[in-house]
Amino acid sequence: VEASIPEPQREAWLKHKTHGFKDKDGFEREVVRHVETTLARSMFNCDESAAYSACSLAFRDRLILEWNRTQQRQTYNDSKRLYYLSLEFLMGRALDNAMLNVGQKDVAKAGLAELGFRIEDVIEQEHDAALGNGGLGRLAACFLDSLASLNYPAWGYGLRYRYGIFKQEIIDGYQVEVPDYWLDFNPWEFPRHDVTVDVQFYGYVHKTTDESGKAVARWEGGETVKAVAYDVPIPGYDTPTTNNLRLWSSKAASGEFDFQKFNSGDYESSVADQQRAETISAVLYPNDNLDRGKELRLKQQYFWVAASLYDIVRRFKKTKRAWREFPDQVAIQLNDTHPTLAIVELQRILIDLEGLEWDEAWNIVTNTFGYTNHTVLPEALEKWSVGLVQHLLPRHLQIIYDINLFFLQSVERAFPDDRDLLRRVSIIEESQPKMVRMAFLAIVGSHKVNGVAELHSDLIKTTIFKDFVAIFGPDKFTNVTNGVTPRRWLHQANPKLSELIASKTGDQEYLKDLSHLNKIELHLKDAAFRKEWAAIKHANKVRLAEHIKTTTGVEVNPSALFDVQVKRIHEYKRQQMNIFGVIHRYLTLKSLSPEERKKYQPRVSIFGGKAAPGYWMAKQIIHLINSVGAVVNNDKDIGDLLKVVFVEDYNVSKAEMIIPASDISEHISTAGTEASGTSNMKFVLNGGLIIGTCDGANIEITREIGENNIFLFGNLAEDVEDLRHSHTYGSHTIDPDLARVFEEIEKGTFGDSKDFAALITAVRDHGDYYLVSDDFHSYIETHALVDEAYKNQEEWITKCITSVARMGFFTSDRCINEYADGIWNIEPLAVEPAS
Ligand code: GL9
Repeated sequence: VEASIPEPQREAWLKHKTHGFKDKDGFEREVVRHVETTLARSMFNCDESAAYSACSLAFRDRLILEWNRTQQRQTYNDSKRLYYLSLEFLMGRALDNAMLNVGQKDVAKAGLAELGFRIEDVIEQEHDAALGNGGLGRLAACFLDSLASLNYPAWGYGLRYRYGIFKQEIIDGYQVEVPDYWLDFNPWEFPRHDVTVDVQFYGYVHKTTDESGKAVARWEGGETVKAVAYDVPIPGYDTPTTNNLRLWSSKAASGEFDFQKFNSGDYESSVADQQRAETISAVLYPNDNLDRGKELRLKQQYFWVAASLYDIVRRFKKTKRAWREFPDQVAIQLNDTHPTLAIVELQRILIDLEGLEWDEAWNIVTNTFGYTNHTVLPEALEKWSVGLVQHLLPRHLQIIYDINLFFLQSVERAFPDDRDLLRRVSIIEESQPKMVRMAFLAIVGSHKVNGVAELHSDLIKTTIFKDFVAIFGPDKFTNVTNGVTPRRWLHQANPKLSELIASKTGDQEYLKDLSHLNKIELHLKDAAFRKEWAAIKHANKVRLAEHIKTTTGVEVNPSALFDVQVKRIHEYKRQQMNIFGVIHRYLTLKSLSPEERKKYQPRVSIFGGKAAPGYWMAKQIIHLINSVGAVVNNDKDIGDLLKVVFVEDYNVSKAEMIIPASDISEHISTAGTEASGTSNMKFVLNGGLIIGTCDGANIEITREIGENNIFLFGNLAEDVEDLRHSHTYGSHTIDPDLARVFEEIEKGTFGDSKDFAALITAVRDHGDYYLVSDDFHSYIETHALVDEAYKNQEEWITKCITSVARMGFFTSDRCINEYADGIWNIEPLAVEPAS
């Protein structure tokens, strides 16, 4: 407001108002301008990388104009906004997405061609923005796309890591991690050196009284780090709405302090201070579904939460509204427990800095926050030691204790004489050392808690959060089944299939309302349509086969059945069961006569995924997969009947290539362990079938597409506990086919068997926690059914088309609308198209 241009001078502004390019000529002009000025190059030294940069800058300019208009409109309208706090945003590439969402890909394609470039090559130049580990981070990215596409006023808040998830190299069959330095040139971010927040750490709390004699707490001393905002525009599909993703980067706070040291000759230590501050946002922690309790991680969490809340509160204060209206203007969603300190921070701001009474403040806080749980795995539930929180955030620890005190008092009133209940639900775990249970704090400080698929939401209510359902009542707990954006995961990743679908639904409306997909079921018997469908799948497989050939040297036959498992490597996801199954298949083939062998369905088993650097068992699984591949792929008896490949460095861009090329994909977690899964949705949406357990969203996918169109197997979640118990306390005999597989590994067929001993003993001697042996027989039998089904190509294609037609439910648009209505209470706000 202070910097706004006075009326009389606005005429000049309006006269020179910037407009984005409108057509091919305009696009080309912008590209050439950026090459010649921003990049300081010319047509004599413009390579594909420069073309990518210039093309991206042309689109970025366009987006930021829409961004400005969107923000002005939302501010003017004073709408309630959603703030999505996530430590991970796994965005992948931005250019292709931006071109499609603003509806100018054809223009760019023609323009680039005239300037001497192929659009595919230009798109390939972009480095993935890989600020996430897996499903949780990619879900956040899909949500941003849906929020903008549905015109919801919403911002994402995250960290601008200098290093995203590591790049994976496979060397001699082992994973090697290489740092992912991705910021050399990033045209998609706008540094906002004027938007900064000072964030405090350490120090002590000074308790005193104010003029009126009221007790006040002052957090003093310690050190300060500066948060600098970097904004990433998020374009909606076929709408001018362009939302903001604000990522914070850390910097040393004040020049003064450094200069003092500098002048006193202590240059080195002033540089060291600088680097220590920058360390906070330096690197994404590479763990998936695992909490390791590192101090720097807690620093990251508070740094990001404090900067984001300061920003949100600053924006609210500009409206000059009363504090009690805060929850009418602001909804904050906690993506897992990583941002739970935001609850404590807002309470601190309200009582310590704004002078509100505890109860009034707490009422505002709990009405503002919602919390999404993404896992029931005990090793993933965040806990921080009381000592560490005390040291880093002394005032916050006091507030946590007060929150806990008032909460436990209310529990005691409702459930008198239940000491054990108080112990069980306390935010402070009375262990050695004492721990802060972040999920419990998130529940107590939020008005809604949700799981991410029906089974998962039921499980949290009956297991880890059972006591809280009794305390708060069942209405506080709800389900919002995950979804994926059809823009990236169908239209962008599989343009030919998208085009074919559009030719049958009549238009591209299905990209905005995915339920329109059901129209293609009417064309199920259309022979030309089916033929085209099969041809597209084949072409996608050819493309993947080429990638496999150039990156691994292995030649695979695109007519074989492509069987894909790509996701983070984790024992609960059971890639070990998959590779044991592959070995079983290999042994079966070897035991057959050449004639009998020929009757077998040729297969390519494709794996991909990263192991957390410290997860030794996961790394053993990768090594076994590669070792099996080395033997099977070179066995002359086997030829095209079986190939085993591990695709290096699985990431969002690879997913966009691999998913459309799958015939069957594996979603085979131990029942009850995979909260939802989201790639299961992407695979089916791209005309692949799935083999899976009754876990996560597989169950709802089955309900939607019909049980004839999915290959389910294995034990149910309700039986897992008893089975585990029986392994430990009963006699544990392992499946004979699996025993045969172990025997072969131990014979040394796949290299030194010592390397794989831990994978075997986990099943045979250490209780088989993930039920690999219990499920093995039904897994193998179900794969035999897959082979049979694939032989009847006509029926197979019928299953695929039918499934795609019924996938409408799994769009992240449906999911976001459910959050908006049931949790955030926000409304869409359309932005007028630019004149
Ligand atoms: C996860 C679950 O494991 C998945 O089943 C779920 O689909 C996603 C999104 O809700 O969340 N929870 C979790 O911690 N991760 C998930 O993928 N892991 C990470 O990506 C860090």
